Amino acid sequence: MTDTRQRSFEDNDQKPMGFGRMLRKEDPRFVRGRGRYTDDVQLPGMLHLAILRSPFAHARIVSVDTSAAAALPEVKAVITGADLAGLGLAWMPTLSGDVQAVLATDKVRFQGQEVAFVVATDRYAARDALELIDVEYDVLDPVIDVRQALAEGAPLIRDDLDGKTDNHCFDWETGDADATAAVFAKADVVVSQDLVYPRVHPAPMETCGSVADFDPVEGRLKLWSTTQAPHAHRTLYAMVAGIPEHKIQVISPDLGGGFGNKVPIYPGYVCSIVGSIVTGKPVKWMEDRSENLISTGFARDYIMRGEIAATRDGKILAIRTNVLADHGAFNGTAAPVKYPAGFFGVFTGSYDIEAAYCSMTAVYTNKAPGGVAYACSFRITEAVYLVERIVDCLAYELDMDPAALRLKNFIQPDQFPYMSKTGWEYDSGDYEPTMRLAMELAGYDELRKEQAEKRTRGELMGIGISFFTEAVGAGPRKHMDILGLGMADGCELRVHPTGKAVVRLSVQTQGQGHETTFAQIIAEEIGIAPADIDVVHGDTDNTPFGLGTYGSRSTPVSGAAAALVARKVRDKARLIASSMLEVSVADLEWEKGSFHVKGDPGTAVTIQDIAMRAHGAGDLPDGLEGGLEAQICYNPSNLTYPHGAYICVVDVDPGTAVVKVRRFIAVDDCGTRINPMIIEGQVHGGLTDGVGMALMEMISFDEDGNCLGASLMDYLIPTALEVPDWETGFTVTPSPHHPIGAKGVGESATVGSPPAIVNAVVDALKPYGVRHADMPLTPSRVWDAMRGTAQPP
Ligand code: PCD
Repeated sequence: MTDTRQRSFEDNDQKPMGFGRMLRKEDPRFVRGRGRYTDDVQLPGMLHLAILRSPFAHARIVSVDTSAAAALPEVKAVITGADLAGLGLAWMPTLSGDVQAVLATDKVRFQGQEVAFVVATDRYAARDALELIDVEYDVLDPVIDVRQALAEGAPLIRDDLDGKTDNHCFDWETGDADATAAVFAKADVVVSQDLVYPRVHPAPMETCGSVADFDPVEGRLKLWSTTQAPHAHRTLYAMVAGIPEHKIQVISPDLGGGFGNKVPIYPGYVCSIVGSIVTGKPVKWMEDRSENLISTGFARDYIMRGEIAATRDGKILAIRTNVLADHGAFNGTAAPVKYPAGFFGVFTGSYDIEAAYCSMTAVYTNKAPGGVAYACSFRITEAVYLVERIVDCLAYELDMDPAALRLKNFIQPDQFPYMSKTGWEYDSGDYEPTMRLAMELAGYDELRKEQAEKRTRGELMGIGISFFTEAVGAGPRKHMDILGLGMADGCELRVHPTGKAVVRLSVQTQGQGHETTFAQIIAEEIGIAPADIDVVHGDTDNTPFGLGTYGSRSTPVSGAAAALVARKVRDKARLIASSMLEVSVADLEWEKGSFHVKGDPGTAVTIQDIAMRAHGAGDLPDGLEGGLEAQICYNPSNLTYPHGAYICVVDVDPGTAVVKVRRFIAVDDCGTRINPMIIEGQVHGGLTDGVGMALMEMISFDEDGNCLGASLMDYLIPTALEVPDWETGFTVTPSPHHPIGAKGVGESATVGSPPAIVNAVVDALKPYGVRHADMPLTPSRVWDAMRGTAQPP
């Protein structure tokens, strides 16, 4: 347990033979501008695709006239929904089992929906041609609010679905309603609070796009695309487009961030494939920023009622919640089939309670499709916000210190593995030391003193705590699949004759440094230096099958696969070493990178010696094949449950209601740490995300369904100016079922930080009797909260 604040950058230069701080192998490429992104792909004869989007949120399509556009000399094809319908391609399945229009045929159901596309010789001509397409719309009443969508007589959005008579998307529940009601009935104190987690957008630096190259002679499709899940996408394309799977190669080159935005299959990808088939040329589609913001997967958009029952002295007994989930016009997210609301089932947080119950109603509205898990393992962000906010509401009602209330209710170390009241088995955790470290780093008691003193002068200082447990690393095949595809991951390791290696992964990095950390995992297990290990990913032709990177699952699932495949190689190396050293296997001892004879460290062979022997001319032990390589498919036995304690200090200007985040202390526990420098980077990024969501970001709509956040002028994302110097620390509670004890961390800070910031702002406003205020806490919202003029959600 160390405070990492004092570490200097120099020790990043270490080149550890395994875990430890190490500069990222991929960065020389990125800092020299040598990254290769989808938009960098240039192919001979390549054409460019642009998409015509609906200006209306809800309208019937009366007619589409493409003749003027098609007459432009630069234009090679203009395709409408009717054309796609003729090919059986107008609709496609989503990764959560719904269907979504590739191009609208009957109606448009959100502003920005894809209506037609143009393929032309250059990007500008394609865009110009869009202006010449004449669409006649019959405008319908839009449904923007979830509650309106459920009201009697609301316009029906999904009349494409057989027998559909209302705007319900799905209903879901978890936990025990009766047992929870019984506990609520006997509790001394019950607190209930309505909360909104607004619609936000992942907004990665690189927008979405693809380059499709269909070869009609070979019947082969090569698709470069911005995808976090190349294998899952390939399987879906094979199923939808009818091209055999072995003839499809999906390449996900460097990605400029994903954050969940690049998990779904977007109509644009499919359009580029159709465009290439129709024109016989490679076709590139690259959306602009506005297209990304108005039409690709948004996140959150949950209206939640949280209820918490406790004794008068602060023992939490039960938690209950009801959620209205807005999925937009199509349920366009990816979610494990059995958990349509993802891991919202962990909304009971880090507390040992008697009963819990959650009910959820998901709804269609005339808004962009999605519900993607933006830096969130399938809805954990919403769950953590709910529990950490209502625990603070309880502290307010009991007039108890929020840190003391949390400490009193933690699941205890001897209770792990802990079965939650909604049926999730938390693998490991030791919460109190993490919380105490955060309090120590923050100087919690002094902060409270400072606050008390400031309050006497009318200054508004707030201290907010959030303690979270995440469930990441989906997941065991028996519980989790996406559209019938089990969530196990393949991994292949080859050691070349000279002792250098290549590891092939099914997951795909979006910036989080897999080329470094996966080399470190292999190095840790077989003692080949990370610099000598090439990490190959993001190409379905050259990597084993697996479900991709999201939900912080790469370390928990593929990281485990990498460790185990290396151990398999090491087992074979041991057999070869025993014949090289002419001793029995039992007499060998492994020291990172070499085997030696027990009691005789001088008699040894290195992994490099063994690699050469494995490929060499000499004899190998009886029955052993040559070569030094292995492949596995790893099916995790459980999710991993990282946790963390966050403390935020804010100052609110009583005259302008502007919130300044003065300090932020984050103590994370992700089990065994592979590369602490990368982990800190992940945490810094996630905390910045959190400031954005808590204080600035929201995709909103007017009553006609016009998206009001269609550019980065309107959709504010945080910069270095809005964030403090992050203060981080860590504890280490290894995962008992992961071969190296690692848990995921990529999303922890995004998940854990918004409640800490909101709790801090609400705490600052305590003198005004404020118990809750909804995100984003812009100055006007804080002002309303102070004056008691906030509108109910
Ligand atoms: N690690 C270490 N250790 C540990 C853990 C971890 O070292 N224990 C590290 C690894 O290796 C990597 C990282 O860290 O590198 C992370 O991890 P993880 O947790 O496993 O995760 P992944 O899977 O890999 O990833 C994913 C994530 C997510 S999910 C998100 S959102 C975000 C994050 O990641 N995104 C991004 N981060 C990031 N970063 C960047 N740069 N970019 C991006 O985009 Mo979702 O679901 O998709 O929504």
